[in-house]
Amino acid sequence: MALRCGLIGSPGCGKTTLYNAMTAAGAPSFDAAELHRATVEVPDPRVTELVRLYEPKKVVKASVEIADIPGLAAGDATANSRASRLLSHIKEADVLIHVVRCFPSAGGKPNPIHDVELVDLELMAADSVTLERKRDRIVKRARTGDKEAAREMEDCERVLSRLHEGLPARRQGLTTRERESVFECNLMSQKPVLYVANVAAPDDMQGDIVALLRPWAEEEGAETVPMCGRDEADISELPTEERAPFLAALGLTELSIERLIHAAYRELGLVDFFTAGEREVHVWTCRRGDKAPAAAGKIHSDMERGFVRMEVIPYSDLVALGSEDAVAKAGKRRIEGRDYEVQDGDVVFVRFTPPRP
Ligand SMILES: Nc1nc2c(ncn2[C@@H]2O[C@H](COP(=O)(O)OP(=O)(O)O)[C@@H](O)[C@H]2O)c(=O)[nH]1
Ligand SMILES: [Mg+2]
Repeated sequence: MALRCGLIGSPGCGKTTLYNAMTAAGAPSFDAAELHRATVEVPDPRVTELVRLYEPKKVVKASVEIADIPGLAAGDATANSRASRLLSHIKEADVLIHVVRCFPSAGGKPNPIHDVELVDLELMAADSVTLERKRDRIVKRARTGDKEAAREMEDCERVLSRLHEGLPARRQGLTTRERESVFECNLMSQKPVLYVANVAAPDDMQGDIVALLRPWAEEEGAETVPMCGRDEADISELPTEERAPFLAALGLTELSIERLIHAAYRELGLVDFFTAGEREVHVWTCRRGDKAPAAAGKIHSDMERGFVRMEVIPYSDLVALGSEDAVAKAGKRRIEGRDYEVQDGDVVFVRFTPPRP
């Protein structure tokens, strides 16, 4: 299933503009109330190269779903049904892309940390409600000697009190046990976040506003990706072959969607690997550290069950040598077993015993 990215941020920070740049969907940026959603292919120059080598009949790239979740107004988390619908979209996301206004606007001088904290307050208010509900559900059991319930209750209380101190769950350094206790709550302030510092001009990417946001994001181990959202949205409206000089003016070779997705992959610990042949070039996604059988299982469950071995060509060797045969001759086609951890860019061939009919 496609990785689900949710764009969040204070009203007017540039979410819809960025959404347009990423999806070329042309959602009107003034329509602040609507949720937009699109699935887009992840651009990957390695796929282009594999297609050149194999000339396959079919190509399946990685895709991500991008949801533009309209700005939450202060107090939304506890208010009405529209707000709760918006929050449910945040709950569905695998990773939140928090767009932060780093350009001056009618809303005044940029104040990135303040803006981010306001959005976090809304997430935390909603999380508090969720945790309180869970607490109310288990309190009876906890008081009548159910040890498990008592433990969960304690954990929920602790997470809750830190939320009340203004610490989003992702910044609380949760213990494994606390994580387990709040797992079913799917807390929004616990989701991995990637920050987009939305600046007015390329020079501002290294400017003092971004320099405020970056260390703040680092405190929670998150990346900050500086970007000129509006310029990129404009460029995304051009035919692909006319984009290069405008991208170059921003110091880029590609629209930022690729950069963003890669940052999201790092945040979530994901890697892409490939199967390639004349029939099909296919991009697959697994978790960093997944062993060969688990990765094979992304392709087909039979491949995991009947896993025998994985033959691996690193993408860089394949491209450097120009063909599978050349790689084999150079002795660079590796045979890996069940303990092999699949690496980003591996081109794999899974040998497996098919199930008996
Ligand atoms: N200067 C500047 N303005 C931007 C940028 N991105 C968005 N804007 C403007 O900010 C306003 C709000 O943008 P929009 O994408 O609708 O924000 P949203 O409310 O977060 O969806 C619009 O007038 C945009 O043209 C940017 O990178 N630089
Ligand atoms: Mg919008």
